[in-house]
Formats: sequence, C-alpha cells, structure tokens
Amino acid sequence: MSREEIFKAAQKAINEYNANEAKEVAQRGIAEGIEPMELMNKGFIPGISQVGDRFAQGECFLPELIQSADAMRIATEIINAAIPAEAQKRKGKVVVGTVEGDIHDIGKTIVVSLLKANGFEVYDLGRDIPTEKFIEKAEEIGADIIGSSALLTTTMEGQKKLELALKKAGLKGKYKTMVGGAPVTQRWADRIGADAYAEDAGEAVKKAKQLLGLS
Ligand code: B12
Repeated sequence: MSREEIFKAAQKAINEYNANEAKEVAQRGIAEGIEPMELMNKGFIPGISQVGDRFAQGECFLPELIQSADAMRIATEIINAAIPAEAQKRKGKVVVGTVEGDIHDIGKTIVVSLLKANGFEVYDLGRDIPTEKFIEKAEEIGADIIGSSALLTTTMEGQKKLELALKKAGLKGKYKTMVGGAPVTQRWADRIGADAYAEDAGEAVKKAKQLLGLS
C-alpha cells in the first residue's frame, strides 16, 4: 500500500464506522514508517471531519457518530503511542481539559500527547470539566499554562468563564491560557482575552513554547 492509499484507508475506516479497520490501518501506517502526526492529519482527522459533515447534513445519525468516534479513539491510542518523545528537560507544566458540558475529547487528547512528546509535563483533566477544576489543578501543581478545549458553540462560553474566573481570583497573568477546539478561532481568543489560540496539535506545541519564551 502506498502512503496515499493508507491515508485513504484511514478515512474510509472512520467513514464506515469500522473500529477494527481503523486499528489495522493505524498499525499498518506506523509499521510502514509514516510519521504518526501525518497519519493523523492526512488520514484519520479528514475521516472524522467527513463524518461530522454528514451528521450535520442529516446523512448519518448519533449512533454512527458514536461508532466512528470509537474507531477514532482506537486509532488515536495507537498513533499517540507511536509519537517519539523528545529526550529533553521538562519545558513547563500544562493543565488541559475539555470545558464543562462538553464531552468531545479526541482532539484534546491528541494535543495532550503531542505536548508530552515535546517535553511538557501535562495534567489531563479529561472532559466536562468545571472552571474551578482547571484553576484548582493549576494552583495545586504550579502550572505555567492552562489549555481548554471546546467543540460546541454553546460550550465555548466555558473558555470565557475561565478567563473571567482567573481575573476575579487575581490569577490572570500567573497562568498563560491557551484555547482550542473546532469552533474556536483567534478572534474568539482575542475577544475573551486568552493568551493563545491553536488550530491543531502541532500549532499548540508551537504556541506553548512561545508562551513560555522557549522559541
Ligand atoms: C466525534 C464527535 C462526537 C463524539 C465525541 C467523542 C469523543 N470522545 O470526543 C460524540 C458522538 C460523543 C459526539 C457527541 C455530540 N456532538 Co459531536 N462531533 C464529533 C465530530 C464528528 C468530530 C470531533 C472530533 O473529534 N474531531 C477530530 C479532532 C482531532 O479535531 P478537534 O476536536 O477539532 O481537535 C483539534 C483542534 O481543534 C485542536 N484542539 C482541540 N482541543 C484543543 C485544546 C487546546 C488547548 C488547543 C490549543 C487546541 C485544541 O487540536 C486538535 C488536534 O488537531 C464533530 C464534527 C467536527 N467537524 O468537529 C461533531 C460536532 C462537534 N458535534 C456536534 C454535536 C451537535 C454533538 C451533540 C450535541 C450531538 C447530540 N445531538 O447529542 C453531542 C454533544 C455531547 C456533548 N455534551 O458534548 C456538532 C457541534 C455543532 C455546534 N455548532 O456546536 C459537530 C460540529 C457536528 C456537526 N457538524 O453538527 N460528537
């Protein structure tokens, strides 16, 4: 199979809600030497985006969405495990979670893995995380950055709530904030006063380094 065929097969597995196939393609892609993030970005992510589009058009429904998310989770686990860790001194501590009311965590988990692979110490809070939890954890571990993910237009408010809560507690500035998730934009980040926005996991690593003056 050529690289292009593997990317196509990854998209197909997610589009057909096929977890076994997704697992096989992920393993095969890695075994054939495709860079893990390239396999993710050119294969699996376009696949789940296509399913999302079909869901939006009413061409598939929640049960299918759940199955393809499961296939995506399995592929993500394999890919994340294959990301080579940079043998370096710890770069900084990052607390990451998906905001309250939002259970989407595939993208957030990819961001966590890539940050870890690039030498950050990451505390993954999980999903559906109330504002206070982000702050509590950041205080507890002495974080440098708080990253929040939101996939629903309605839950993006959680990112704004976090900024307001930090300000209110006099902690804005103590922690840098970074926001992401499909509906999130630089404009939104500017509007709520977040310190950085990143479109994908690779960009998240770059921005995290910039926030800490490491690049
Ligand atoms: C998979 C999925 C699900 C799965 C989630 C499983 C899981 N464990 O995550 C399930 C089936 C559970 C689900 C449920 C729902 N979903 Co849904 N879902 C999706 C789908 C198809 C893909 C999301 C995804 O994983 N993308 C792949 C990842 C890799 O991309 P990503 O998340 O954007 O992450 C990247 C970047 O954004 C960035 N990033 C992400 N997080 C962070 C954080 C930081 C700090 C940084 C810097 C960067 C960053 O880096 C990531 C890697 O590149 C999207 C469609 C879409 N196009 O987004 C709909 C979508 C988000 N869902 C949608 C909806 C409506 C729902 C439901 C309300 C459906 C329902 N009727 O119940 C529920 C909501 C439940 C809830 N309360 O959260 C809508 C949202 C519409 C809107 N405008 O708000 C979408 C857009 C589908 C659509 N087109 O209608 N969903």
